[in-house]
Amino acid sequence: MALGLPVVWNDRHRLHEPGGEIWLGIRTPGTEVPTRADAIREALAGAGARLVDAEAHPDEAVLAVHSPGLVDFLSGAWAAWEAAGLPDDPGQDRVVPYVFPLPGVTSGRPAFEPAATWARTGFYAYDTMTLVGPGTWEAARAAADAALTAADLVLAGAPAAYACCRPPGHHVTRDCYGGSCYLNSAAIAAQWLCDRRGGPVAVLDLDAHHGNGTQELFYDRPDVLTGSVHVDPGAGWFPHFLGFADETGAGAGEGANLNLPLAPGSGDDVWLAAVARLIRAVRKHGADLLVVPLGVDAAGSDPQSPLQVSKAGFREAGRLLGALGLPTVLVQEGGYDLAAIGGLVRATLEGFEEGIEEARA
Ligand code: SP5
Ligand code: ZN
Repeated sequence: MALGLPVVWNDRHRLHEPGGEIWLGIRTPGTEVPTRADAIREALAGAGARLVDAEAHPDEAVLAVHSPGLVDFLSGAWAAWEAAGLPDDPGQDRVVPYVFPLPGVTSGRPAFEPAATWARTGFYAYDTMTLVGPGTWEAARAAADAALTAADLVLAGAPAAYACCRPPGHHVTRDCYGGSCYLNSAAIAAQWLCDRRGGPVAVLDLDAHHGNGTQELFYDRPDVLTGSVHVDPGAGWFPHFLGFADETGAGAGEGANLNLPLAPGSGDDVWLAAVARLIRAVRKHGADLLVVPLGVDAAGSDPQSPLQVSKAGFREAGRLLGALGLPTVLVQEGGYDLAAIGGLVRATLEGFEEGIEEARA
């Protein structure tokens, strides 16, 4: 049977060509490449999915989640880099960070944006691997539009919609970007849903890496439940500093963040039990809308994570989520095995539709 849920697509993702990653000071090939989204599109089109073009949404939707400083920096970073002559001298064709204003540098006093173009990046970027090129901003902004378009489809009555977002977004906080992400499209969609429905929203992150940006954005919010199943950062995995089980929310948001870190090597049984636990938390929280940052890098074949989830595991996770019966926006995050990524997303979405049918029966 053809995939019924709408697939929101955005051609402008191709404008972001990461051009590599600075890994331990060495420029290595980029992993978050344009062919990822093209592979997903091909697999979903092959499953008979209806493709919907992303529609432009106002900047206010982005600014409801991210600081004006981050948006201003990212939207002008490439132009400033070029104007400073940095592509010629020293010959760096991507915006990269250099110094970082860590809290210990200023004894906790707030840092300020430095004067030098080459120093400004470190005020916003928290890793060296997330490079900005000529089309990065336009692509990231268009990915946010794709997630917002999917949210609109759900607000208009679709049981679910999938946004083929690229670049991904779940590592971006209010002020800082990293982890191959520039704007947190899933969080932007969640906030958009909150603003229009008023009701509690749940964000369940299946990407193999902890959704640290989304966690931080909603950490003190009781109305947005954030949950994430991911490889244990305590075992040495990105984002390293966040994603531990004792991060449960703060203030009024205490109890509205759930991290389920898994040991490297975890497979379907352990991962699906964690997904089921996240779903129980959504039921308990009482959210009436769901956003799923859907990375498929937990797959056994993925080069960027040590989790060992199978395609059948992703299908089952989709089924469990669909059976929740909540209007759902699925947003693409990671997934780096180019040969597998399309089939993994397709299996998850097919499982999701099976789950919807079960919930109705
Ligand atoms: C959206 C998403 O899945 N972001 C994950 C980014 C994690 N990157 C961590 C990179 C760790 C080092 N990998 C070595 C690659 C050498 N090119
Ligand atoms: Zn990931």
